[in-house]
Amino acid sequence: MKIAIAGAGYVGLVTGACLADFGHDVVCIDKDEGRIAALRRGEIPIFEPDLAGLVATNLGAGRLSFTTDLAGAVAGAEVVFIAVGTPSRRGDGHADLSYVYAVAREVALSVSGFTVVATKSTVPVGTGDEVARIIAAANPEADVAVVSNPEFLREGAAIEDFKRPDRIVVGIEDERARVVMTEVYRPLYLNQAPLVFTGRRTAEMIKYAANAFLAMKITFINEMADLCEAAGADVQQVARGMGLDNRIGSKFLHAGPGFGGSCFPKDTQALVRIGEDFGSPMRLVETTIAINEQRKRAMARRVIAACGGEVRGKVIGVLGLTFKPNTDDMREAPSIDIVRGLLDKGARVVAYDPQGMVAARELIEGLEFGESAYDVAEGADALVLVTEWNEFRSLDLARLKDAMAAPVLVDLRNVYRHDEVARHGFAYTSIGRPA
Ligand code: UPG
Repeated sequence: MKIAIAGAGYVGLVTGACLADFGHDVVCIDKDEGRIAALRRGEIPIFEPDLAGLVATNLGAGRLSFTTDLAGAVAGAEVVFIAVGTPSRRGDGHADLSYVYAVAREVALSVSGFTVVATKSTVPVGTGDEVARIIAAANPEADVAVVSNPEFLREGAAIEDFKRPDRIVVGIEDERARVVMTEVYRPLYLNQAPLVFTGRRTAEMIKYAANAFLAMKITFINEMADLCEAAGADVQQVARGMGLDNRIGSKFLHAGPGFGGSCFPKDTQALVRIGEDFGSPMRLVETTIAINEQRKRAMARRVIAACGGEVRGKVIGVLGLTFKPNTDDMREAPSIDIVRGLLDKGARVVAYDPQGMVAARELIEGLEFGESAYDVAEGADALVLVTEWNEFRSLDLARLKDAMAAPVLVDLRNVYRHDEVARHGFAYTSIGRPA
């Protein structure tokens, strides 16, 4: 099939590379000429495991190409995916749909023959209706079916998630689109991934419902962790005991410093706004957002407490800055609030992250950087593990302790066990586990 993808950002690139790998003929479009030129050379603007290799293979095979010419790419396509950004609109937390609508207008003027326009961007309920209206208004002759096809990729595992999805959700209002979208995803369908067809508004709702539920699940276990600490219980065992119940499931029950990233914070905010718009408040989600915000700041206080209540003039080493491992993404990362909280109280903060330091330099004024975990431990009064990168999972604790001014380890991801760390003479604080 001939497929055009508007937006060569995170979702667009992963979708394009994977669909090309299925054997489709894919062209990715972006307005950014520098980005397109780099992509043609096989240079990937984001860090995502295996993406560079997949792009190179499919570029080489001639199944994947990049262009700034939207009209040309759309004219030959049977399916056009819209995968442009929907950032939080400044001030009100609504998703900013201006890029989506601008692309819809341009697409309308370039389609030829029956074309499916599928929105991959996360968009509020009713956006598909608006896209259809915009296309019809811009070009009454256009024969287009607008489809909602939300994306459930996780950063750091995007290729795996695309190729082995739990489900594919497609919201349609025109039966002709069912045939076309089934063909797009045929390779996955053969792999038994359920293809769930719904109405368009329902598909848009599923995306927000799934993300908000996961954010709530994390926030629930985070609050449980605080209660476990106070009551002398172990949150990891509570999570395991709960998670073995199939109705609950074991995933997304890892207590930590709070959720971050480009999706959960933005999508939970947007869902609250959608609820307000329809006069149907999303109170659990509202509370989830508030608890998560407070939690990120509380993590800085936890570090200060571990340092005896005072960090002025002390050196705090931070391990991991990105919102999760295997990404260079710093958006809404808990590390931002934690580091700022420590700097505000007069600490010197030195951090190391395998991929996030370039972005962090721009975001956090006053933060210093080291070249490895052992480098930031040098002379530190405490080490704080914020992001659970694999390289922090089996650190040489004796070497760390020798390098540090005081052996204090605050493990916000429960990577270590109390007994092993205590054996090395560390004062150890983790999340929701008794000493
Ligand atoms: N997190 C926890 N505990 C857990 C699981 C996750 O604290 O048990 C945190 C994690 O550290 C991160 C955040 O939750 O800060 C989000 O993690 P994750 O969901 O793995 O990352 P994303 O790449 O943001 O993916 C989410 C959805 C995915 C969706 C995407 C964009 O998981 O399905 O496509 O957001 O909407």
